[in-house]
Amino acid sequence: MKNCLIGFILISLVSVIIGCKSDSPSIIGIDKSFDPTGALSGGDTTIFDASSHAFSIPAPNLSAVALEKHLDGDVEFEAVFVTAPAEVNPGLGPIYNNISCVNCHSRDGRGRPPGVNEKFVSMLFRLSLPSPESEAAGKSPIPVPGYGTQLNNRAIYGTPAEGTVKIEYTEQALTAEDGTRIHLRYPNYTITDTYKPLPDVVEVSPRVAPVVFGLGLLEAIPEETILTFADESDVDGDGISGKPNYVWDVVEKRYTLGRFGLKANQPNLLQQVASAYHDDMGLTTSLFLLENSFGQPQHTKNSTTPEISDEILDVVTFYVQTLSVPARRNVDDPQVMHGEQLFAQAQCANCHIPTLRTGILPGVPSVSNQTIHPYTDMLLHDMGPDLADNRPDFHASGSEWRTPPLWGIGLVQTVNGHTNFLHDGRARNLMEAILWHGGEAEKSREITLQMSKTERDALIAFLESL
Ligand code: HEC
Ligand code: HEC
Ligand SMILES: [Ca+2]
Ligand SMILES: [Ca+2]
Ligand SMILES: [Ca+2]
Repeated sequence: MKNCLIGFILISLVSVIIGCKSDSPSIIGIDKSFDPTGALSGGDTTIFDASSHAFSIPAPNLSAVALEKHLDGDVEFEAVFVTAPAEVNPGLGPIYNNISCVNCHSRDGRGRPPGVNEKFVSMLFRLSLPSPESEAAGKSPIPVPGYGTQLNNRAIYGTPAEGTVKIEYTEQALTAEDGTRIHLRYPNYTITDTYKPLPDVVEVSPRVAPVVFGLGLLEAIPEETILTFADESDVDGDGISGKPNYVWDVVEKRYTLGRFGLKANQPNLLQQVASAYHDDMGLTTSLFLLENSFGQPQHTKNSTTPEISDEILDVVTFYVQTLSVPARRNVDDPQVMHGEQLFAQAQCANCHIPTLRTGILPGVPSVSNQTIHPYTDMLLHDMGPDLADNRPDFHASGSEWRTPPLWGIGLVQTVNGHTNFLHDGRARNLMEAILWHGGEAEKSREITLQMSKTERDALIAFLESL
């Protein structure tokens, strides 16, 4: 300790790096990116909280002014919208999916599919017509006449909603090499109660709301870094390709790298948030001035000014850029460490990349230049026919999804009270989520099935430590 203190003084005096930090990582916080155990999932934005609030805490390294902006965004994220005219938060709908951001991203965490006889709360369905061109054309999905690109299952009083969806599951068992039986539930979706007939050939993509913390860090990853992971023709022969999506940026009016949404279908958080207001809540912004109901019988009139001001759009974007990432737990536990090795051996880390370095996100210094552990490559992967939604989205094919970050995944149970994973929440626990992996991740699935029970338990213990 004494040596380190001397080292600290020396560092301050002559800026020489001295190797005394390795045995006492918490020392006076000289080098905050110093993270020997990999527990600081969000770099300097990491918080040590494993409670049900773990996803909802502002990044601890925000300045006082930035914290105030974050808290303004927090209020707007929770704001409940109502039918116009009204004093507070008018403009909802006329057709929508939910009345606030937080209703879907509950506690800034994950949504889930509804249980039997439950209504849809935190899940939605995207729609489109099949494209006559090949998916390689990289175009935006084609709206369904009378429905647009999303099924709006709710509407304001006196207006017909577009319809709803019936989910039925059938179970199928599979057997691991050691004889363990694992049941997977296969979902089947039927659109019902439509206000007008749907064409027979509609493409339907079920999606549950993902977590919204740590996103500024993901936005700050340099594009070059993400592109170095791409291996579209699998030159290195590991069976994994990984491809970037390129999507329409409505502000820059050009195609740019897609990062957000389950198929990397949004270029940045500003546009993602504006799309959420537009598609999910029926609220216009300067990015999307026409109501989501435009051209449909539900449409009445467009308000002359955007229903959501640029100020609100800005603070809500900042809010999702600056939520902290919970630190890992139990990193020294032997079972967890064993699981971490298995995670690499099973090729999981080839897509769920453990460590990345962020660049500079203009206006958001707290997420800039951070070493982070998100467990994603931000790229699209073919996950096989069982996970396919068969609805292309720009360059994402009907069977491709963006590798979701795994940070915080072990806290979903604590925060959201469930363990439903994958794009439509079909997996009821982490092991089921792994065993749905196919396509480029087929080998990972096979290796997992060949593991002993002790090894599978260790792999899960590792995921639960994230
Ligand atoms: C009806 C439920 C619902 C509502 C309401 C909703 N979201 Fe979402 N959100 C989702 C779903 C589903 C996705 C995934 C979308 C996709 O893949 O296209 C998503 C994606 C996101 C993402 C991208 C996360 C990532 O990892 O890529 C952000 C950020 C986000 N929403 C913020 C918001 C904000 C801000 C609001 C309020 C203005 C909001 N959402 C309202 C369901 C909802
Ligand atoms: C080829 C790339 C790839 C490989 C290899 C891979 N994954 Fe995934 N993983 C994905 C994609 C893409 C998804 C999203 C699939 C979906 O939602 O339908 C996913 C989803 C998950 C999820 C659910 C996350 C969530 O938020 O719902 C977990 C858990 C997971 N993977 C763990 C693993 C583990 C453990 C391994 C190794 C045994 C592994 N993955 C190997 C790409 C990969
Ligand atoms: Ca509206
Ligand atoms: Ca619609
Ligand atoms: Ca490869």
